[in-house]
Amino acid sequence: MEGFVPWPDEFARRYREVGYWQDRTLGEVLDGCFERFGPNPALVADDERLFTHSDLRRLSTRLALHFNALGLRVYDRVVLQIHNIPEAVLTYLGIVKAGGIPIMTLPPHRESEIGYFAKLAEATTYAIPARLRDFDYQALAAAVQTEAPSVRLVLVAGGDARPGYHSIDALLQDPIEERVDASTLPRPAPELPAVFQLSGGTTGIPKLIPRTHNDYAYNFLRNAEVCELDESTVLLIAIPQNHNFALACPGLMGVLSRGGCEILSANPAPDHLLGLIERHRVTHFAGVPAMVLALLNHPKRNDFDLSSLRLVAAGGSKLNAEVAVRVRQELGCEVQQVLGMAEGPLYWTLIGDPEEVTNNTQGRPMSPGDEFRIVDPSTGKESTPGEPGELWCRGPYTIRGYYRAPEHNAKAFSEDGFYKSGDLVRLHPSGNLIVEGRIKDCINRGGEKISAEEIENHILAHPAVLICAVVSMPDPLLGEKACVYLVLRPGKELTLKQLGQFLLEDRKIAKFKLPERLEVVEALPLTNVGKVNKKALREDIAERIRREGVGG
Ligand code: OOB
Repeated sequence: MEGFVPWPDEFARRYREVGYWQDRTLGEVLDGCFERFGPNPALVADDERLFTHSDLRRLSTRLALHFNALGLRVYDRVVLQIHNIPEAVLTYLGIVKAGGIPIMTLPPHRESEIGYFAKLAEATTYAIPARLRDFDYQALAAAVQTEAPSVRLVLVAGGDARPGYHSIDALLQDPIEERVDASTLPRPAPELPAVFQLSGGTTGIPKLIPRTHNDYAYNFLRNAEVCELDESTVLLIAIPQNHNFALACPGLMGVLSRGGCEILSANPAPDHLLGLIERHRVTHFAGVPAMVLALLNHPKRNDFDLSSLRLVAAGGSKLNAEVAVRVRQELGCEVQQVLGMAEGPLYWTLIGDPEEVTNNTQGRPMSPGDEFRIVDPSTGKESTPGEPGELWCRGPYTIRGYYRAPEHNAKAFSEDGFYKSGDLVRLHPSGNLIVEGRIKDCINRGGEKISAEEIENHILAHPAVLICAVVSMPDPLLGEKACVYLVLRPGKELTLKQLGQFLLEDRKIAKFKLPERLEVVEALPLTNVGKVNKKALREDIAERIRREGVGG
């Protein structure tokens, strides 16, 4: 497939020999599980709708046949942007079973991001909700189609589809499988991309991450094992379902592979989640540390019966050791930390590890096939053990390149195929990794990644702005938020509110990427090689916030 970087033959051969890769498609693997666990509950929605494993099998095949009948072809790219409702899961499974490749975007993405992905991947199809809160996704679809004419088919969940668009609800009502045999569906090659995940964002333009059937199946099967999931598992997911963590680490596919059930929520408010845990006897909660903290700190937490909870899995940003301790003490369950990346690599602490290890480390490689290096960024050589360095990763479920991005790939991967994560880590005596920081230029806003360069490029388009720099600032709940330093053109003014409006209305970017603080300065500090000194800016904003806190 043009633009996809495969693993070298010798690695592919080894991964097959050891059994990491099984040459089955995601559809085949999941159908096998659905068949095996037939009547078990598989998916429960906020509105209490319940789907068994058999339901998921039948309805996803139905959608696959409909998508195929509507012209979706094998390897067609599909921008998938449905929020956390069962139709997101059914549509995902339907696309994959029709041999299409879903691009896993997030509900807040807007024309800037969606248009870009659709064009880059020459998507033929776009799947959306009719509306979500006040936002009209069908209007967005029309705008995207103008920008990316390859998009011929628009699928709409939950609500009436406009003329020319197709209602997923209507397709779900029509048992096409009684007329067309499922064996007519094309079978994609297991060594080719099955799903496109999105990069955490470090460059000016976001990247697409091709996850193959072979590597992604191994990813969730192995992850379900590492998290000890089984038929009694009830996993609550309230982070975006499309995100790698929620989909495959172990997430939806991991829990389904073991015959368990996912409770899927579109509402991450802590009181709502506490209610779901009580009502559905949730055993596993997977989320970002900010969510875990919100559950712990909720004033009415003790009004809920949380006794079913056995495990909290936290990742996406760093979990403070004190929070891990509180989870154990106050929720009475185990904690697992995960350092994960959409590019593949997963590091987990294990159930039964000493508390010191689960509290203070982000985990060890999930697979015996994983290899990693800790590299001193100044010398490019491996760091002395115990010293921090950049984490480089290679293995049976770590990509060898971004899609259609040869120039970036030359920088982001070592010559021998290691992915350079941009994270600074240190080896703990247990053999686990501790995340110490990062060298990549992004903001981790409660687990949501914002590329500084991407936002700077949008801000530079504002007529009042001469130069700017976007940096992270500390936030007690989310860990980090984005702050922008601006040098304005002579005589111009710009407020945070005006800038936000410009970014949303003119640049049409996702709202979570907006800077939440603006500092106008005369000049930006420079390093001795003449680059903007972001370290100095981060220190400056942290200091300002600290002083304001002290001053009340
Ligand atoms: C997950 O994936 P992405 O692609 O959204 O973000 C990856 C980046 C990592 O490179 C690291 O900078 C940060 O997120 N990160 C963590 C972390 N887990 C991820 N930083 C500190 N501590 C952690 N535990 O975020 C992701 C993918 C799969 C599972 C879980 C998280």
